[in-house]
Parts: sequence; structure tokens; C-alpha cells
Amino acid sequence: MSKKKVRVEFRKNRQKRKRVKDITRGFHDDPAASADLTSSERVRAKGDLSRYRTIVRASAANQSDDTFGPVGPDTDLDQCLLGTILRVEGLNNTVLSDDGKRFRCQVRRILKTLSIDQRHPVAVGDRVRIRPENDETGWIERIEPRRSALMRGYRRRGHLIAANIDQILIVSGFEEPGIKPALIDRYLVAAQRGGVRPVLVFNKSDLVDLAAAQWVLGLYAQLGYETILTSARTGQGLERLRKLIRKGITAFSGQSGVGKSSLLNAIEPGLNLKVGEVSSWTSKGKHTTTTAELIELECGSLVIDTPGLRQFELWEIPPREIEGGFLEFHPFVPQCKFPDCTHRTEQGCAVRSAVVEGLVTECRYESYTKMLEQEKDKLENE
Ligand SMILES: Nc1nc2c(ncn2[C@@H]2O[C@H](COP(=O)(O)OP(=O)(O)O)[C@@H](O)[C@H]2O)c(=O)[nH]1
Ligand SMILES: [Mg+2]
Ligand SMILES: [Zn+2]
Repeated sequence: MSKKKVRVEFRKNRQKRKRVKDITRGFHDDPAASADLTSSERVRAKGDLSRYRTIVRASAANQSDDTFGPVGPDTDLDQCLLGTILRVEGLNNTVLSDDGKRFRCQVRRILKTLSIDQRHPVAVGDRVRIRPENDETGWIERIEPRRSALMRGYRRRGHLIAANIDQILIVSGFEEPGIKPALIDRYLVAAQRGGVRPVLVFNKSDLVDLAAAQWVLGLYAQLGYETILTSARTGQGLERLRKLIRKGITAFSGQSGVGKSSLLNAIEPGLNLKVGEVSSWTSKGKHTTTTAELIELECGSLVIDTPGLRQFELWEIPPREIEGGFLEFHPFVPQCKFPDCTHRTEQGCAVRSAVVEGLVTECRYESYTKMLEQEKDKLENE
């Protein structure tokens, strides 16, 4: 691994705060884990409280890490087209060039040997430079640096689900299957960790009256998250949804049955995604390939009808990073008596006091402790 982690001062902090403990500690001694770092820079998301950041630098001697975009030695990039990977299927990758043409491309061997996961050096969403062979086929010559990455697994080997996702729609459905805040919170932590902006979509609004929906909309809106009430059936919220996904790549995520495919079909009639089907992503079959596909909508948006719960369950999160996804804890964390407080049973825990005072909702606090337990169990069962 050619990357080096360097601790640099980020911002002087006037508050008295002893906690310079490194939340990325888990990564430092695990070379496989550093491969998962989702961008070349991780800033500890604590706003004013951040004192240090861990940046990942490629050592000059070896720029050949795939995060930094390896390039074949004899490639003339001027002859290449820039494009986005829409689909990965075995060795064949479908690439949409920026001028709107589709090519079936293979990855040049040199890139494979340079990459971390040799079988899957690229993922949907990757920006690549291709050298066309003819109107239909070409070679992937270079992988551009990734802005973000949705990964699963971090201890053994990271598997990249999708790259360069700009936002993730966390879709829930009223009544069927019902709103599950603990699950939403898990996605939120995952999004935070992947460097992807989350938006909360509450679908099937036709099945409840607004008053009954308000508690959950209010809960997340108050935390500062963008929330949308939608119905694939009545069309409520679809205009806003359309606007929202116009830019960049949007992942539709959420439990099976919440209406992801229905929403996409409603946004774009003619898309004809199968409704009421468990996608191949979630099937448990041993040999099921987990391929995702970027769908290009008429308006030019790129969307991905993505993984459900299981993928996120597999996506292990180091316990110290869970707190990072609970934004409303952040003002209180530095006031905890112990710098490594996990906000459960410790004395002088300011987060727990905030719960008692009603400054942090019990619902969110419960999600936090639940997640912490789950991740701990996983670590112990390894
Ligand atoms: N009442 C109602 N049902 C919906 C809505 N959206 C989806 N459904 C239904 O929910 C089920 C699952 O939808 P689907 O789009 O396959 O969910 P996915 O698994 O998240 O892709 C189907 O029976 C849909 O008809 C909605 O807004 N209102
Ligand atoms: Mg679906
Ligand atoms: Zn605490």
C-alpha cells in the first residue's frame, strides 16, 4: 500500500478539549482497510471541534494506487474519451461517454494489476478514460480519482458497490413495510461515512394522513436533513424528487418494498422497472453476482436502484465512527467527562444528559446504542 496517513493540524480550537483520540485508529494498522478510504481526504466531521484531520497521501514513488487513477504507460490520453461506467458485468463494462455514446469496454490488464481488487477494478459510477476500438467497443485506459465510494465490508476486503455517488435517497414506506427509524439512522451513518449526502424520502404518503406522518418528518427535518413526502401512486412529491436528482448520481436505497422502483417508474414513465420484486442485490444465493446498474434518465440524471438493507448490514462500521453519524450529539461530546466516552454507562456523559433534558431525542439515542451493540457483536464474533 503506497498511501501514507498524516496527521495535520486542522483548526485551532479554543474549547478545552483533550480528545485528540484518533477515530480512524482502526484503519492505521489494517492495510486492507485503508484501501476503503472513500476519498483522498477524510475530515473528521465535527465542525468547530475538529482539531486534526487525517489525510491520505500517495507516496511520490508509487502513484499506482487505483484511487489516484493509474494509467497505462503507453497510453496517449488525448485519444481517449471521458465517460462513466453504467454497468459492470464480468469483464464487460458498459461505459457512457460524455458525448452520449455507449461502449462495451474491458479494463486494460495493467490497470487490473495495479488495482486493489483485481477482479473488479472499476465500479458503476467510476469516471474513466476509454480508447475506442470502433463504435461499440473500447478499452478502459484510466480510472479517474473517486469523489466518494459506497463500500461494503472493511476488515477483510472492501467491495466497492458504487463510486462517485453524489447523494443517497434513503427511502422508507408508510404502512408497508412501515417506517423504521433505527434503519434510517443506520443508513445515515453509512452515508456520512461514505461522504455522500443523504436525503430522506417517505413514500406511500397515500396510505397515511399527514398528521400521522408528521412525527417522523419533523424528527429528521429538525436535525437538518432534507426530507420529502412522496407517493408513487398519487404523484405527491415527485416534482421535487425530479428536481433533486437532476444533478450528479443519485442512489435510491432502502429496504425492499418501500417503493424505490415504483418511484423511478413514476418519475420516468417508460422505464418499466420491475415492481414488487426483490432485486438480485438482496438475494442470498451464493453465486449471485452483485452488480448494480446506473440508469440514465431522459433528463440526463443518473440513478441507481440500489442495495437494500443487507448490503448496509454487511458494511461494518467501526464503533468509534458511529457517533459521527449522529450530528446532534456533536455539541455535547466534548463535554463528556471521559474523552473516550461511548455515551452509554459512563459517568458524566453529556450526551446522556442531553437526552434527559430533551435536547437529543430518545429515539435517536436508542438507535445509537443499538447500532453500537450490533457492531460490537460483529467484531466479537469474528
Ligand atoms: N400505496 C402505495 N403503494 C406503493 C407506493 N409505491 C410503491 N408501492 C407498492 O409497494 C410495493 C413495492 O414497490 P417496489 O417499487 O417494488 O419497491 P422496491 O422494492 O423498493 O423497489 C409494490 O406493490 C408497489 O405497488 C406508493 O406510493 N403508495
Ligand atoms: Mg425494486
Ligand atoms: Zn458521553
